[in-house]
Amino acid sequence: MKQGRLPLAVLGLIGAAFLLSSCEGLGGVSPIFPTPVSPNGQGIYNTYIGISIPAIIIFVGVEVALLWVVLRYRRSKQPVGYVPPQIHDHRTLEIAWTIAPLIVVLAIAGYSFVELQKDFQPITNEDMRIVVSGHQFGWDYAYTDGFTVHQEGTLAGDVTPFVVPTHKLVRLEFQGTDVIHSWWVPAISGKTDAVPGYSNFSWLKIDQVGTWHGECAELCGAGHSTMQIIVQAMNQPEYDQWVKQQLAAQAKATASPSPSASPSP
Ligand SMILES: [Cu+2]
Repeated sequence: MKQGRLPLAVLGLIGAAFLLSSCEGLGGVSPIFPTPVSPNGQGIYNTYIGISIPAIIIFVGVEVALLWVVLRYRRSKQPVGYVPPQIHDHRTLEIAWTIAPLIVVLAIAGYSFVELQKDFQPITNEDMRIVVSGHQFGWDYAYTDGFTVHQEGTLAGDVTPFVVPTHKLVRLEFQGTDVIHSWWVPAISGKTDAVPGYSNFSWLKIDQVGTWHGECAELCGAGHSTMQIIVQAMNQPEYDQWVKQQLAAQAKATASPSPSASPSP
């Protein structure tokens, strides 16, 4: 590659990354930067950008410096038998290149842990509470109103949406009924494990009407790939209407005799 084309190739790669960030991948999950709709999703997004931008600057800086040294000091440009200056036991230099990456890594760790603490603390000021259970292969959402939404896994189409009202702080309590699953809707919150025998927590607060996609993020068996997640946020009047429908459907199901309840011949 000619020297002049190199910065062009780097610019092209950066451009491609930003183009990719604006398109939606399979199942609506953005491959790079999902557009956040819940404050914890926004916090994760900010952390992601806050770490990625300096990381990209450091990466490009290191690569440009490396290429400059390789091209500027290549053997064909030097006199025959040339040996570059040999640096050994340079204490200041060695301390500097040990401390500098340590500062970068500690800064990333500190920044991430502060965000994790904010997103996964069990909250107590919630407006409503929903118990999310993961099973092989799907999710159940138990509402305090007394009904449960079954989001059975499938690849044949969209799964039943998990519905929440807009502008409400919803506490999510996670359980696993068989193996470990992980509830992950990138626009809403980070991956939250649903572990058998262990209570895990997250929350969401969505201020706009819409539908967001996610998937199980913990390999949990043969049907793992079917464990899609769809979260739908509705305005309060539509949500209240939806709750009435769920309660009516449940009452109807309980009223009609189930096959197991009928007497055996
Ligand atoms: Cu899974």
